Amino acid sequence: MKQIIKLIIASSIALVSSVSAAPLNVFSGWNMLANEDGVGSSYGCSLSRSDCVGPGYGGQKFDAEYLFYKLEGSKLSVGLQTGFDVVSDNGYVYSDGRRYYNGDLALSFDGNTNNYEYAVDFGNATRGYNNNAAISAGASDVDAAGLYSVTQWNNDIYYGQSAPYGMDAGSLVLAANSSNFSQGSALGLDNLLSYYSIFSFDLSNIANLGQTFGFAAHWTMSCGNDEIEGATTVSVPEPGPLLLLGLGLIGLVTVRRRMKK
Ligand SMILES: [Ca+2]
Ligand SMILES: [Ca+2]
Ligand SMILES: [Ca+2]
Ligand SMILES: [Ca+2]
Repeated sequence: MKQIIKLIIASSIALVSSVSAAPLNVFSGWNMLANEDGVGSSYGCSLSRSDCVGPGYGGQKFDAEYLFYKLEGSKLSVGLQTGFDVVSDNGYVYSDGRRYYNGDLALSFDGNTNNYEYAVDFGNATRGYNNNAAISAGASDVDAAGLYSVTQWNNDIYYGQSAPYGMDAGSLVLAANSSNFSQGSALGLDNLLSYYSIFSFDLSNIANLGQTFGFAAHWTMSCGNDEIEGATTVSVPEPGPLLLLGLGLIGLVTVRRRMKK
């Protein structure tokens, strides 16, 4: 009996220690596009270190954790959760005597993940790993936060396989404001701090988009120590007969009210 209890306790401890930061409450009810949450030697590192996030290391501060999306009518919301501080207006994480910068959230709508033709810029500084030069659609290392159409990516990162990294050239499609952009941080279930950024936009902002399209998102930081990506197929629902009937009834009521006046 004691043996069994010991076994139960041991397996409980094992379960607890393998629990990593859960999706933050802000993503409750969203679709998970990618789950890359975890720190430790099982996360694909070539180095056998306990702070591996794969392909590099750095622990929770460099852990890309989740990508989410949510579709409401023709409004698409995309969300990133990461242990990397994408919220600070400095836009970098200081570690081992140097600055590591956040990349842009790369988005693809054409089913081809060799090419990410859009980006959500969080409005932080983005710089290259090797040459420390500004990576930006403009002149400085900070672009206004928002959705961009991207013509060129810059992949000056340590782990090249974690590309794409930062928008090098592009044009603003939709600026971020308080109604379409939100950021924050919170402790996950295991008391590790996670940061999130959420951007929402109407799909009419995306050029040449069909009603069903291959959607993908990708994110990394200037070392490329960790990266996250996910892909799915999204279908935008047409207004159904019931919705059309509802709109018709609203129209009738409006007409009747006007006639009464
Ligand atoms: Ca984590
Ligand atoms: Ca990884
Ligand atoms: Ca990760
Ligand atoms: Ca930028």
